[in-house]
Amino acid sequence: MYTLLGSPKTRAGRVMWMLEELGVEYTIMPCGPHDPAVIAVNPTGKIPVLMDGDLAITDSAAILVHLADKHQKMTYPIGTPERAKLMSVISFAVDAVEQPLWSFAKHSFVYPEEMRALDAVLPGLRHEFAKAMEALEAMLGDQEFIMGDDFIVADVILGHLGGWAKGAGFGAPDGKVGEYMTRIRSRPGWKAVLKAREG
Ligand SMILES: N[C@@H](CCC(=O)N[C@@H](CS)C(=O)NCC(=O)O)C(=O)O
Repeated sequence: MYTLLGSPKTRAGRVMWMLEELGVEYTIMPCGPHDPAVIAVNPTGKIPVLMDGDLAITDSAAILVHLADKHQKMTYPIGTPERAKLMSVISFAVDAVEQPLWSFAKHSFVYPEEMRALDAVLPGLRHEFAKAMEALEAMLGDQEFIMGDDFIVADVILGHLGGWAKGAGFGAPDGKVGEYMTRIRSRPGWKAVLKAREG
């Protein structure tokens, strides 16, 4: 049994999506960042944290990879070229795609007001995000999912980021990336996250 610490409105949403895709049992403890229950298991106070029994796993990409490995679904065997490529795609997602969005959030509401400089950083963040979308389009090509025919762990992270970008006003990606986002975000697993967000 897994316990997910964090609201589905945060990066915990991508962990919930993964748990839904795997069809495993889990409960959600909908706490915010720096909640005492979070600090007890993650010194940074950040969410999500996944409790796998007594094991506390932090950082959403690491959580998703752990789940994929443990259930041997939505991933590739360690040491294979496909696995190496998968890890590159995950790094690309959390580095090139997520960072401009996270910086936007930090300068919008995360940092104390006196540290925010949104007007100064926004053009750079939009530029970085646009470049990441161009790279994503090239990586995707005509494939159904980011690595080909199979929906895998990296698709969950990218699908979550597509929604984040839209919500943050970075625009819904168009063309093949837009179609890809629509395709993956219409899966029942993501729909379950959207429903949980309403509750
Ligand atoms: N690399 C971490 C980032 C986690 C993170 O920054 N979570 C946000 C909520 S989505 C948070 O806890 N923010 C509070 C803070 O930065 O202090 C992950 O992917 O889980």
